[in-house]
Amino acid sequence: MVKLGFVENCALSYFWQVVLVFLYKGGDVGAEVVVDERLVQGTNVNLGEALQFLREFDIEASRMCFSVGTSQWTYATNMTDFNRRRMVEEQTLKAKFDKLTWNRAITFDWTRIPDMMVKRHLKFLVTGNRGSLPDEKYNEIYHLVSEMKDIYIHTRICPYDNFDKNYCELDLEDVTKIMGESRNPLELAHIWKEWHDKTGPPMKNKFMRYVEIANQASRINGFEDAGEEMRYVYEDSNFENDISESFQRLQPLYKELFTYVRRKLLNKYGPTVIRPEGPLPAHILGNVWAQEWSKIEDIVTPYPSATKIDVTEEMRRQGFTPLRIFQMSEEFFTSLGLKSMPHEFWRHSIIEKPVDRKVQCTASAWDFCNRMDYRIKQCTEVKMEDLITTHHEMTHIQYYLYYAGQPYLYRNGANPGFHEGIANAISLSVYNPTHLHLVGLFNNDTSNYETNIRFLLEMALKKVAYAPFAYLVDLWRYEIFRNGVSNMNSDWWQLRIKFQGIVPPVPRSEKHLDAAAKRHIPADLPYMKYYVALLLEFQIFEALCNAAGHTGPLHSCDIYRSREAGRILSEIMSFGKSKHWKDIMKILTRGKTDKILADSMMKYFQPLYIWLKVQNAHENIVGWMTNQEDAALFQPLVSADNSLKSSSIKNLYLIGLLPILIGK
Ligand code: X8Z
Ligand code: ZN
Repeated sequence: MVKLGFVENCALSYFWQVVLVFLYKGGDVGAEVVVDERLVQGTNVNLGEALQFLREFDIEASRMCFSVGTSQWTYATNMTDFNRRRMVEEQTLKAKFDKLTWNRAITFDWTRIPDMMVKRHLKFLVTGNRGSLPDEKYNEIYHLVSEMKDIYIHTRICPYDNFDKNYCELDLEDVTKIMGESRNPLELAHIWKEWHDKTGPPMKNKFMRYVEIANQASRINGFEDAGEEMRYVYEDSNFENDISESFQRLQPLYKELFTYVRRKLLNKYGPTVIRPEGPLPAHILGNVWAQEWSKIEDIVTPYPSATKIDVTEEMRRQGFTPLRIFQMSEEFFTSLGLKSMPHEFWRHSIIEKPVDRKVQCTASAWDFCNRMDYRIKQCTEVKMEDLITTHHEMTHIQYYLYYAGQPYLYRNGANPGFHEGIANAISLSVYNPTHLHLVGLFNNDTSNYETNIRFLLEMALKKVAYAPFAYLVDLWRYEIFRNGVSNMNSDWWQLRIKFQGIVPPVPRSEKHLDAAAKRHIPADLPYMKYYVALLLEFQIFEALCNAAGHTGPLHSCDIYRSREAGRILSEIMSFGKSKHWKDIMKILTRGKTDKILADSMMKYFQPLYIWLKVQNAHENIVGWMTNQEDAALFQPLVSADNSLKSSSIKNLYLIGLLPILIGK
């Protein structure tokens, strides 16, 4: 996870003091705004004034980032009401600052300013935020998102078979655990239904209003709708097309995996839960959103007796500590010729769970935007998963360190997928039989066929299974912004069935808003970046492996100690966002391509793909056949007279879900 930090309440330069006072009085900067072609812009083409504005912006934005970041850090590492209030105050100040910045930036006609950097900076400032809205609506959408996030965070559900009817206190952490561990399909369906029923419906009206205002903001900015503005950050008119092509390329692999997993689930749960050639119900894949399937590895693993690559026991045997994990991770980077962690990092990072206060334990890497202070927050335990996570988080810190010399607006990933893409590429090099063997943690034969297939299947449950979900979340959002809010839920399930082959375990209707069961929807956080990051992860990994002179299957590549891989990595990280990401792709791939492609991911999984085809050779259908009953699951179940539709009832009896649906 990456955390581009923000806050302390510092003195503001004169310009910003004046505009802040102005804003608090409810004033308007009163820019002369004309809409030329598409994007909104003003008339000022004075380069000197634009440079002056951007210089001041750079200083203030960095300070704002420092003060918001500090307040967020303070809350995340000591979750008191007082710290939360301070953080909210700082975030509100930041929202006001963003609006002021927009007001000032649109006074310039960035399209006619004869300096590429100034042009690009101004373009970044006038798009991708909702500063164009009048104050009232700007505040309204800000509050709508806060309220939706609050509903999500505070959702609590009732357990299955609860004897105490008053005990309905399960939170998302409990839900995640049950969905991963329970093998009772009735319990899983109950938990799935509870979570989806208690998140979506209470926020549906707010979400519809949010869609309306977000579209208004984007239209003022000159876009067709908010979806087009979301895609605009990729600065690529072919983006949708290229991404769709990459997805087509992955689909045969996904379908093979899907078919293999369905067979195993059919063996476990039987035909009352799984239809042999049909889509899979969302509740039995080990994850609330069926977005990745690693928790059902025990059900699907092909060679249970083959060695599993898990070095946790060995780490404990060798007396590892959280500090040693961090030192080992730092040594990975220095072996590539990259930077050591700075003094401040070691001083302020939290690498173990504090015992004296409540903390948010999700691992994250922080940039405090003052070119000095970088930290990781991680409740590290001595286990393999945390060894990998530490390398992942430390890659974010490396990225921060390398682009530190760039101006504020370029201190970011080359596109929204780059930070996660690079961090996960490093993880591929670490979570890897070759590397773990080399560092003395995995002492078995690394070339054993069954061990490698088992490893690749485990990776596929995480990565291949994730691809369609990562792709469709924002396809859905784009559709809603484009076509409006009627049939939002059946649109969601149509995408789920089309791309993932997943259906809801119980009937759904338009009173539900099942997409909102995923945090990024209420929290207004883009999701396509995770799909982009997934492809980049493998593309970057392959490029670094080529640089390191790796031969043999891609999944066994380790770039440890390769100065050449380190050189390329440092080069691409140093640019931050100052170059178009396509130029960075060219540098990375030594001129071979500037596109985000699925080829490297396909190459990584090639041995597994061949193996899966053999496993599925006797299947009639590779993929899924949908029928009317699948579609009926997300058409309104309750007719006008409030009675259940009879065809659906028969089905529900069959799979034992009617008691769950009608509340037992
Ligand atoms: O949202 C996240 C991180 C923050 S960057 C917790 N992730 C996506 C998800 O949970 O769906 C990381 C993986 C994908
Ligand atoms: Zn990350």
